[in-house]
Amino acid sequence: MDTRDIILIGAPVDSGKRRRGCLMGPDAYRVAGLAEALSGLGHRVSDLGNIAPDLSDAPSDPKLWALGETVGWTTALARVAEDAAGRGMPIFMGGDHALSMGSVAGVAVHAQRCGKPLFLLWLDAHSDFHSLESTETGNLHGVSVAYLAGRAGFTMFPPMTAPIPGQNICMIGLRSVDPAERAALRETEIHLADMRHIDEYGIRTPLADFLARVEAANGLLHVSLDVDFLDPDIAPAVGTTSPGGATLREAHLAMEILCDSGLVSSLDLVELNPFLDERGRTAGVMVDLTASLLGRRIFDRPTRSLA
Ligand code: EXY
Ligand code: MN
Ligand code: MN
Ligand code: MN
Repeated sequence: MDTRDIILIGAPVDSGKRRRGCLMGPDAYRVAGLAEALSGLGHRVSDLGNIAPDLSDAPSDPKLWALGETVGWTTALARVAEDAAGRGMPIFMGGDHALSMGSVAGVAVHAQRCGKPLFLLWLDAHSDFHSLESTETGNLHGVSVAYLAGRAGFTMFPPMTAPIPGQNICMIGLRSVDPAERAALRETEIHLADMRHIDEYGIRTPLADFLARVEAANGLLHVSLDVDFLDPDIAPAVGTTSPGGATLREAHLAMEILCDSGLVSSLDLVELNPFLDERGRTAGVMVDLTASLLGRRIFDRPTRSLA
């Protein structure tokens, strides 16, 4: 694995849902040794600390607090992401999945500047594809992909200047998709691999197909890893658990295949709620998965026969 300039960015976004706790996520990753795990693999690691939302245009109405704060996060994180993507590999330590409206938007502007298409891999139990009209909970961590794909109605948010085409988005791990999301997804070319697909074809097949498209397009790839992609038995510290998630080995295999592809240019680690964790177990799993994405192996590939 080539040495990467990894830029850790704390994005303690907690306005994407009602249950609080993701604001402690960035420090949980620091305590769990994310920087040390990656520098131990030979990478150059810097930590920008925690970003603050840009609330200069936030509505004063307290009923719009969550919307205003999330818009402020989107504005601030897009700026930071665009800059960081030009200097190395940004890793956004969340914070809930609303942060991706800023991180991915900023990376998309960087990709546009480079004249490369941006591809998005969404590892999640949920499609996060509600519009602001269709969401039933009003939780903004459930609308992120809709915003990034350029769905209408996000008038309060910064305009998504480089919307990601559906065929450049792949979702793996789906098992909790609302009817309105299913209807909207049917109108797109987003590649959908639910857990039934993984059960039948393994995680390698949909991932390899998608990576072949990224490679053929000479694209950049942003990976957005939601804790609830994983089975709650191995990653309980998330507010929106959904049974029947990816096993630890399926998740590590996905990270190792992504690493081998050499195509990943940025990463979100989202939805960790340390308040729900058991002695940092989930934070540790996410750090280990990130190490697999950045080159940690049992043996160097290809595995020599050990006979
Ligand atoms: N679809 C449900 C909603 O809109 O509230 C659940 C969304 C969960 C989103 C988490 C981040 O993955
Ligand atoms: Mn999500
Ligand atoms: Mn989710
Ligand atoms: Mn979640």
